[in-house]
Amino acid sequence: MTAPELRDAILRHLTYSLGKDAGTATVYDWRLALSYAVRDRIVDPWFASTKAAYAKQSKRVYYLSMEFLIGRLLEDAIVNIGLLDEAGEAMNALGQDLTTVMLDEPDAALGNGGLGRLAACFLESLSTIGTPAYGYGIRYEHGLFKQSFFEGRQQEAPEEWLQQVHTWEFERPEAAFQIGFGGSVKEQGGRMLWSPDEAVVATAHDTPIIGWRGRWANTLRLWEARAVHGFDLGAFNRGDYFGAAEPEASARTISRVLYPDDTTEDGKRLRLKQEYFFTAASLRDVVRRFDSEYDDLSLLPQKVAIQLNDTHPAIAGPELVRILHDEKGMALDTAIETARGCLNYTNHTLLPEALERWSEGLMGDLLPRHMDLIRKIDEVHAKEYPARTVAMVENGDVKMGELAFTMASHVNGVSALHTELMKETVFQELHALHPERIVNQTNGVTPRRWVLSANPRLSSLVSGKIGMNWVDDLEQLKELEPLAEDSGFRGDYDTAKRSNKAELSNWFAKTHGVKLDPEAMFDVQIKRIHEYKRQHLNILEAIALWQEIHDDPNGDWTPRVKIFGGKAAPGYYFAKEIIYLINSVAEVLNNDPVTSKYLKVVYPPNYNVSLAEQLIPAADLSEQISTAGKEASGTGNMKFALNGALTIGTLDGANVEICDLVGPDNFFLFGMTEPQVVARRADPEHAANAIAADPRLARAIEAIRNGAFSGGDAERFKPIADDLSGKDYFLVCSDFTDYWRAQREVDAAYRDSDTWTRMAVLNTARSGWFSSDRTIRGYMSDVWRASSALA
Ligand code: RUG
Repeated sequence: MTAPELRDAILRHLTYSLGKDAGTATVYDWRLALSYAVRDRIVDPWFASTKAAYAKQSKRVYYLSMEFLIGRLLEDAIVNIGLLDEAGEAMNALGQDLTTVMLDEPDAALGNGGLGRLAACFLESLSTIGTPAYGYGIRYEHGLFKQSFFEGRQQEAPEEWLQQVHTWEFERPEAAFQIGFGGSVKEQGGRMLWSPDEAVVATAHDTPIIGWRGRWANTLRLWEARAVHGFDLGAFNRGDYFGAAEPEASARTISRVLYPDDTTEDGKRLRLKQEYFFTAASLRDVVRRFDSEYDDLSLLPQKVAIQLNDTHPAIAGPELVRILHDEKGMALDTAIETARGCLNYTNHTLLPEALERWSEGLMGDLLPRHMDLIRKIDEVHAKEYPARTVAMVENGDVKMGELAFTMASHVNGVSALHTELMKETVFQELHALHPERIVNQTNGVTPRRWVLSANPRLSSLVSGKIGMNWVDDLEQLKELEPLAEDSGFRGDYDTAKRSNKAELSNWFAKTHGVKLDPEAMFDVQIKRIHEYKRQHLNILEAIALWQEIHDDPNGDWTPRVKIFGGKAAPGYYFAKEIIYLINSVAEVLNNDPVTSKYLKVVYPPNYNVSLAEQLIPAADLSEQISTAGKEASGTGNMKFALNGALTIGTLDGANVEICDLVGPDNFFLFGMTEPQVVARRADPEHAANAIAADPRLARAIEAIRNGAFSGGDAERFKPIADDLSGKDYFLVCSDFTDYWRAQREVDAAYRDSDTWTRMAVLNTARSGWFSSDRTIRGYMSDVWRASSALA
């Protein structure tokens, strides 16, 4: 498509789809018109992909996830179909600026963090590779809450992404399933019959996901909950207007909000309803599609691979058994085997509080037949493995991890370390019984969004040297390695980084009224706020550094801006206290006439995918400082390394693999290893001893305690100071001294700009393995046994 053709298409949509005149159209109108014009270019490859998958009788991959953190879609689509230049020209011809129009799109924030963003990267890679696949999830009316700060404290407001027209989806009222809850189970003619006493309708909304070079498009199908009988006319006629709308309001609750928590399960009935709602609708869709092509259910595992993203869809095990056994009449043992042949489970955390459990009472009340089947599946497993000591149902709880494991062909962790720890800890016994089941699939990120689009300066520099094929095969970045020794290339690389930093500084000045010196090191920690991620270790180091600069204001300090970003779950008290502390420290440090030229702390609110796309290309230093053994993988760490930020990090999650690949000389490693963490925690005095051994640490904690960041109010941050010097479960104090040491190495390295850039180039050159294309290929060969449908 040429630029003039695209321009005409945009104008046509502006006029005939939106009913707007070019003279009065707003940026919003232009965005919608452009989106429709681009979407038109996606529909044909989308249809062609669906037809090809049917024609080839391909095995399909179904990715079931409670979260898809997709962010903006317009730029992704334009880039993947190769229309970026044409779109720029066309918008220019229409008197509009493409970037402004693209930035008008709200983020689709249907996820909390890493798990949801991983699902979005996977969808893009599946389409790029040409694997016939569907993403299945919930079309939340309100995505992740909007974060703002009031006097330093986090405030939450509902997110309203659907108040604007969402141009990318197609509603499919015909693709609807009735999903039941509650009721009872009776035997009828030798079969168990579940009669729910409550039902809602799941209706589908489809978004095409186009792959790189526009060769293949898959579908993201999100379910919305509606009432079976939307409006109670009888109630209305009786004058009960609220009662008349009640069935619809009550049904819609299920797809109303994303649970704003990515580690602790909130145990609410609604959450279990959400899980069953989208899992059941998705499985019915899968079976319907299978039935339309085949009439032999034993073929199911050959044609269907279902990936459970965490335990959230783990009810898929009993649900598929119910469909096969109760509805299709398959023998129970065969139904269990067949379901297991289709299902696989990804574990994303070892944190005990994040491993889902549902009380037998709640499960039995909401899903009585599933509760029966869970007991049956457990019995079958126990019979097969009489020495087994772990049960699926224990102390009145259904353990969803055990259920997911038992009903899966493969169980995977998301980094090498995490997978090994899974074998040794949470799934130790199940792993011993099924030693072939656990496999590792280290996470990855899509290079289209996280390098090509997010960092156009670096991308064109790289493409100018090695051509464009690195976008298809990210490991080709290795060809840049020799250029680390080329001073001309280093200069250009450095210029690109500096320009990204200048752009970010301008953005900060415009939107937050803060001036950041682009010459200063941009030291970035962006992720959910959680004690194990240790944002408080980072801010403690800032406090100690501030104190030290005060001691020697004429010292040779390396100017630094610490940038934080991230949301805390609204009910997570301590995480919110950490946010409050960071903002309070920022207030003092940024207004300190002696130190602020060397050290600033900024915390832009409402961190989301789009903000990450701005921050990562401008970062010099990537903070990956979790307590070893706690971060399953991380994916931000990969995005930073690819974009040439150096990592300061512990040996945790995928940091281990990043450090291996980029080389320890190009990585600032510090802190205890996982076994050292376990040993250290056994000493009840670990925090007190660490504080006693490091006066710098003692002084920083004392400043928090005595009110230096709370106008003298010693009570305000007492819980944090007490935790650090008391329990300190995440061993902030025990790792502080080594963190400080590593940070001073960072300072020294940053002062030698040329050497720093050399290290950064090597990070980019050696991080190509972290493409989600590689991860998806791993799942295809080791887990799904699926292949690309592209020739
Ligand atoms: O915390 C993990 C990250 O380490 C990981 O990179 C990401 C994707 O695998 O998943 C995150 N996660 C874990 N999100 N939710 C959970 C809780 O189950």
